[in-house]
Amino acid sequence: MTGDLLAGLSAPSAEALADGAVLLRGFAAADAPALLGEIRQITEQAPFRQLITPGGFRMSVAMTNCGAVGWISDRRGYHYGADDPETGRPWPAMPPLFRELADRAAAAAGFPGFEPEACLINRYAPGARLTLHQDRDEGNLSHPIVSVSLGVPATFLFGGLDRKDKPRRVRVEHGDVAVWGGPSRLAFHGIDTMKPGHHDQTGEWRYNLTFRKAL
Ligand code: MD3
Ligand code: FE
Repeated sequence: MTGDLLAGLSAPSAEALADGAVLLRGFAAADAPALLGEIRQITEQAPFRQLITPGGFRMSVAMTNCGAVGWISDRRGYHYGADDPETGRPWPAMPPLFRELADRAAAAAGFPGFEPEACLINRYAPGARLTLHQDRDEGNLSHPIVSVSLGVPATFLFGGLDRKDKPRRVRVEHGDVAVWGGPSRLAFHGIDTMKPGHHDQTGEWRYNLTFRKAL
């Protein structure tokens, strides 16, 4: 019951992708309808928008945030901030269900006491993609990132610590949760171009929640 899944036997659905990276298939499936309801409420306050990269490109993935701070890209760079630049208001609070799920998943992967301040919410339409990148804008890289996939399936690209390392392709589906910590925290990763699909709970979209200890 210690959540020591890398040792092996306590949860058959836990798949070690790499040192510190654990895929928990279906971990959030039962919570998905409630998570999607929370996303709907969050986006009434902080709508999805396609951010501009520092290089001047519009991202194909639409994003918003909840929590004490949110991740933002603009012409000046990437950063975390307390206010939604679109509305000037604080990001919506992180729902208790989000916090509890993130902490449960992190603990199941061997990272107890995960208390993220930020949740980036990504929405993928057919054709959207996220090119290989590292998540390194967080103040404390000793904590993992927890990601929750909802809706239409996608292909994770999971590379190494060097951009040139050939990424593994891992299919992720509705309800899958991944935890990226330890030596995998700075691995290059992305999402391959989304194929058209349909999911009963999300229609044509894929959603991803990434929980981050940002401060
Ligand atoms: C591997 N999101 O928002 S989550 C992102 O599905 C992001 O929306 C993708 O990458 C998505 O930054 C992928 C999977 C993921 C997240 C963080 C990682 C993989 C990771 C951090 C280190 C290594
Ligand atoms: Fe990322």
